[in-house]
Parts: sequence; C-alpha cells; structure tokens
Amino acid sequence: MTADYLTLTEKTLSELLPSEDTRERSLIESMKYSLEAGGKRVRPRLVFEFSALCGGDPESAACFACAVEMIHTYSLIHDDLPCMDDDDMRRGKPSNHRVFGEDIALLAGDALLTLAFETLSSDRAAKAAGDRACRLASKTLAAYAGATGMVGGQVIDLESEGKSAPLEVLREMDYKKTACLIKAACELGCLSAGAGEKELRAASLYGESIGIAFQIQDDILDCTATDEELGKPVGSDSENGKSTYVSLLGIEKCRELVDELTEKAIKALDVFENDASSLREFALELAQRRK
Ligand code: GRG
Repeated sequence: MTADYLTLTEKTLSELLPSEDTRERSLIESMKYSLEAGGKRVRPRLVFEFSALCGGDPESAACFACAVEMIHTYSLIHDDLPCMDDDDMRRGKPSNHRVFGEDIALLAGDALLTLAFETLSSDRAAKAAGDRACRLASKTLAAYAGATGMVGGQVIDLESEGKSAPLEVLREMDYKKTACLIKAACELGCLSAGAGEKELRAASLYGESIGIAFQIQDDILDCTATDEELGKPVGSDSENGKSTYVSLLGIEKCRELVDELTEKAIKALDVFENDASSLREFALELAQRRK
C-alpha cells in the first residue's frame, strides 16, 4: 500500500495542477513548488487506507486524497508568511514566499484552497466516487478546514502568542489546527468507499486521536529533534513565546499522552470487518516519527 498510494498521489496531483504554460506561470510554479517539496503525504495515505479498509478502490479515493493534501499545503504556505509564523525554511527548503515573494505565495495558497474544492466537484471525482460522496466530502472538508476547524485553530494560535495559554485552550487549538484536517482525511477515505455511519464514526475517532497525538509529537520534536531532521529550525515554539503541551506538561507526560491517544486510535479500528493492520501500524509509526 505505501508505495502504491505514494505513486498515485504524485501522479494525480500532477494531473490536477493547471499547466505552467500560461501567463500566470509564476503562480503555478509556486503551487507546484510546495506541493512537490517532499511532504510525508500523511493525509493522502489516511484517505487511501480508510478507503481500502471500507472496500473502495484507489481511483475513487485519489481526488479526495489530493484535495486534502492541497488544503494542507496551502495552510503551510500561509503559515510560513511573515504575517503568521514568518518561517524561512520548510521541509529543508526555502519557504514558498522566500522563493516566489509574499504576493505570489499568498495567491498560491489561495489557488490551492480553491483547487481542492474544484477537485472534489470535478467530473473525474464524481465518476470515480459518485455525486453523493463528492458532496459529502466537500461538506466535510470545508467544515474541518474552515473557521470552526483548521483556520479557527490558527486564529487561537496567533492570539495566544506571548501568553501562557491554559491546557484547555491548547487542547482546542491543537484539535482545530492539526487534528481536524487529519480527521477529515480519515472520513473522506470512508466516504469515497460509500461506508456507513458506524465506520465513519470509528474513522473520525481514529483521526481525532492520531491528530492530537501528531501535534503533541510535533511539540516534542520541536524540543528534541535536530534542524536537519525537521527541515526547519527547531525551538521555534519557545522562541515565539508559545505554550505547548511540552511547556505545560513536560516531555515524559507528553510521551505518555501520545501512547494513550495512539492506543485509543487503534481500539477504534475494532469495528471494521476487514484487516486494519496497516492503519494500526501507521498509528504506531506516527507516534514514533522523528520528522
Ligand atoms: C490556514 C494559515 C492557516 C494555517 C492553518 C495547519 C496550520 C494552521 C498551520 C501549519 C503549521 C503547523 C505546525 C501546523 C500543525 C500541523 C502540522 C504538524 C503540520 C505539519 O504536517 P506534516 O508533518 O507536514 O504532515 P509535511 O511537511 O510532512 O507535509
């Protein structure tokens, strides 16, 4: 599955990107630069894995997987901008605005966000997954990525800078900023395969649990990894005066929390009749990631 989903993700993304042979070439190059900058493709993998677990075929999941990755990529481009985190490096390379300028980077993010929903409403997606699945996927992705999901989480993050945020604020911020999009990927995988309510609820719980664990692991890595491992300067959270799980609870407690959440995610997979070992292993892999 790992190699297959990666190949299909790369192939579909390049098919969905507009041609560079236009007057707005710099915009398309900027979108492509970040889409192909070496991301781990965690979210597409979740879409493909849940789709397969629910009996879907890869083509019905492909547009959904790429739509989630487009949203993820736009969020990283915008997050690196000077008006947000002002980061010069991402995935070991200069961040988008350092290469293309702030104006084009901002627009590349906007265009990726738009392309995600164009993809979900495309004939290709409808032919592969069906109209109903596409409508539900758009609704789900919009809800998790928008004002009450990822973008909302980013606002809580910006407004807590320089303050010591209590744990409940941090919990809400991390749920929205990070876990919501991961949860969306899991749900979209099920939707692409026409799964039922019981499976959707289980995928949602799995996504929420590994999503929060993913953010706590990110906080741990910000204190324990090297710049080379992360592809960006470590320690940025404490430099920006941000409260994190590590600053509030300490590393040991954070590691325990990651393990508990990973167990919870694995338990949620019990409802599936098909073999869920690949998603079990993926949850464990993410809990131990070093980048
Ligand atoms: C809408 C501007 C805006 C931001 C939304 C997602 C986000 C909020 C900001 C991005 C920065 C950040 C640290 C987000 C937390 C989620 C996270 C750990 C993202 C990194 O995901 P990976 O590790 O990235 O999957 P790769 O590079 O592998 O794709």
